[in-house]
Amino acid sequence: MLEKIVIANRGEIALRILRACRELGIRTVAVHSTADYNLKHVLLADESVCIGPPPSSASYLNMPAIISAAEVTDSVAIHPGYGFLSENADFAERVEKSGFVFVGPKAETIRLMGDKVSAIKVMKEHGVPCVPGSDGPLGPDPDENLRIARDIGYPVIIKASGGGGGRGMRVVHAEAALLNAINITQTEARAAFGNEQVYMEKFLEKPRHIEFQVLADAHGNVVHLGERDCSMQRRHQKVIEEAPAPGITAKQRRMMGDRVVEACRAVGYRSAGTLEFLYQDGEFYFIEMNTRIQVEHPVTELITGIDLVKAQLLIAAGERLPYVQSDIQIRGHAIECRINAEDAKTFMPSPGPIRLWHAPGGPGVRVDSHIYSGYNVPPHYDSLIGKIITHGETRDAAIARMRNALAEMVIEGIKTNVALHQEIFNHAAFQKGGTDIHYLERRLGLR
Ligand code: MV4
Repeated sequence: MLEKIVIANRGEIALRILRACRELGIRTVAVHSTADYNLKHVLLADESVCIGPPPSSASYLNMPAIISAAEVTDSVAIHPGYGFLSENADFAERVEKSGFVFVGPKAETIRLMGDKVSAIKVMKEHGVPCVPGSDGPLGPDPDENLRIARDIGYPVIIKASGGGGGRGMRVVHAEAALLNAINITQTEARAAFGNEQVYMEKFLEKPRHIEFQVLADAHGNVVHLGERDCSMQRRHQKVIEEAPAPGITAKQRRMMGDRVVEACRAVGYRSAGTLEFLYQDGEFYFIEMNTRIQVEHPVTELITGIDLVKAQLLIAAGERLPYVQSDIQIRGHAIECRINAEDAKTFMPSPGPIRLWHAPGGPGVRVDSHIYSGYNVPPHYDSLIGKIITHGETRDAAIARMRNALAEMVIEGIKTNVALHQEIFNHAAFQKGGTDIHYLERRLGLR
């Protein structure tokens, strides 16, 4: 087993990784900025190393400082969590070249999936359904690009190959706007990603965001753990996630699952990964792959009973998956609410001191949070302060448990989005399930 690892992250995911390490007998090194001395996982870790001042660029994104921390503590591996350096292929490469294990896929796989054009190409080649589109990057010939769009049919969407997660995209509703939109997206992509390559897809107007979780070991064994529905979002920030996705049948899951597993095997995928799809009119369309553990991984853990972070660590240690696909059963339904330190109406961040915190509890209630009474939420980072995840035999049971959990939790001192969650749980459309990616923004516009 890995003897000692560096947790190269902060907040709830750093604590989640620390807990997994403790269960596996792995010693932990917390690396943190000067703003984060009092983070719960820093206080609990076997060792801690300060890696820089509060701005992420000088601390959690500081590759030499993180690798040096691994060196001075005699660690053997680095877990990047999500965000920060988790999908940075150059970091993964430098970690491995320095003699440490990167808890994640190979650097070349991260690079392949980070380039959306190459990710789509390889998925399509291995039988994963993709959005009708340009089949590769757009070239310089305007007439050719007009022809591609006409063949696809308007509206189309222009996306930067170096983008993803909602960055670097532009919807085009009519031919007159196409060439200008391509130019602008290219210019923005060059500035933002250092890569001006763009591609075109049919723009789907009312899709749901459904993603498949995979786990792969270093020996070619791959399983999928079913799907999550992450359609409840605002400005590309997910608000509520659930698993399984409402209305997806066991047969659809099996068919899509087989395809994602086969594609991951073909590319030599390793570790936990997520394939994102748009789902509309009964069809799945692959859009991108995330090569990290995701914020919403707990809903999958609750319906499968598999600890994804422990699995990542065991895979990084070279172990084989201890199960095959037929061992994986989906049981019940799980829902996650992301709790943010922000105003529930204006969405403005609300850092500051937590005067009082009472976590919810009871059967089927899980709390992944690093906050404690007296903790100060620093202003320098993402406003996620925790996640409430509930599980029940049915979706309605998971909803009932979440309503209880939201009602009994107490966070005093800062503003949170708990009231927004309570509002959404009162919506008939949410209770029914299967709302599209634009639902929340539409409803917020109306209230
Ligand atoms: C799309 C789309 C419609 N049609 N692609 C946004 C985030 C990035 N992962 C891909 N995104 C989209 N791609 C086609 N061909 C609509 C979106 C989209 C979206 C997707 C998932 C979750 C939230 C979203 C919000 C706005 C737009």
